[in-house]
Amino acid sequence: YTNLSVFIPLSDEKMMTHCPLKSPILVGPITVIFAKLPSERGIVKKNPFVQSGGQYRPPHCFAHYKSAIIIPHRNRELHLRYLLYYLHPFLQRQQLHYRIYVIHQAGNGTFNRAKLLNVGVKEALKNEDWDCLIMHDVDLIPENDYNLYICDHRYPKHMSSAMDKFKYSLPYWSYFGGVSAVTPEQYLRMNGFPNTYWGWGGEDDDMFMRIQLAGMTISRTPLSLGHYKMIPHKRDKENQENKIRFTLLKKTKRTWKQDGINSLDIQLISVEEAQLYTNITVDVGGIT
Ligand code: UDH
Repeated sequence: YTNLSVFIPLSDEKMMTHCPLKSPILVGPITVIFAKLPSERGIVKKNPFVQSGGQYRPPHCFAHYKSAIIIPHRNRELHLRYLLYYLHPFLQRQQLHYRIYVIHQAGNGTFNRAKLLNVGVKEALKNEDWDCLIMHDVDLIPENDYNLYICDHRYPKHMSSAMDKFKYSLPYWSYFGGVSAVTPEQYLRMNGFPNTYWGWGGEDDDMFMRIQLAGMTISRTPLSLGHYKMIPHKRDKENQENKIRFTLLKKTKRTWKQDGINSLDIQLISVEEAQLYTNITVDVGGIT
């Protein structure tokens, strides 16, 4: 009877091994088109293994990496639909454990992208000990799944290095906008992101500056893999150009240690698990 355990079947989980280091189901370049808006039901149906809150773990192997995707959002429902349609299968082909968070700014005040990202990081880390935090604009669709949604443990990583709107090259050398990935350690080291950039522009350059001020540099997805297609749109009404951004950037050296994750002041309104993402609604206040 001592061998009895041999006959007891192990649970699936116990028999599971790690996923291969390189996913065997990547396809490389992807054709992205914005011809017909997919329905939410259709996306749910195509992604049967995505769990409530937009979370996924590979069902047949243990993922090597856990990434939180954080999307700042207001009034871009159609963009969000396209992004979810392309991004869920993309991340599953990379065999990641992931969850998508949409950080929704409440009210009609001036938009504050970086502050929403700070909220996203804080809330995501309450759920799970993520290896990687990916900041993702809602209107950028990745076009190559060799562009892995994982962090570079040496430095913060800029991922949207070749956007169609910039003719698949960088607009300028220090560009850090669009899609980027930081580990929780890198994020804390740079005191997160600034809370003081209201409206369009400057906050991504501030992120680049604080990375350097914190003694790091950036790494970058090679331009051949960092292809993104932007969903064409006009500037949003409540996201006017931030005219004082250059003045703010001149002060970053003096302000970054006081303005960031350590000074985040917001009112959390709700955290809801939708089928395809976790929806966090927040009152970020206004220009002070
Ligand atoms: N965002 C929203 N709602 C807003 C404003 C911004 O969700 O009202 C988010 C969204 O994730 C977006 C990101 O913030 O992808 C960045 O904002 P943006 O798309 O306005 O910035 P971008 O530089 O475009 O991509 C600027 C407008 C370009 C107009 C060009 C017309 N030819």
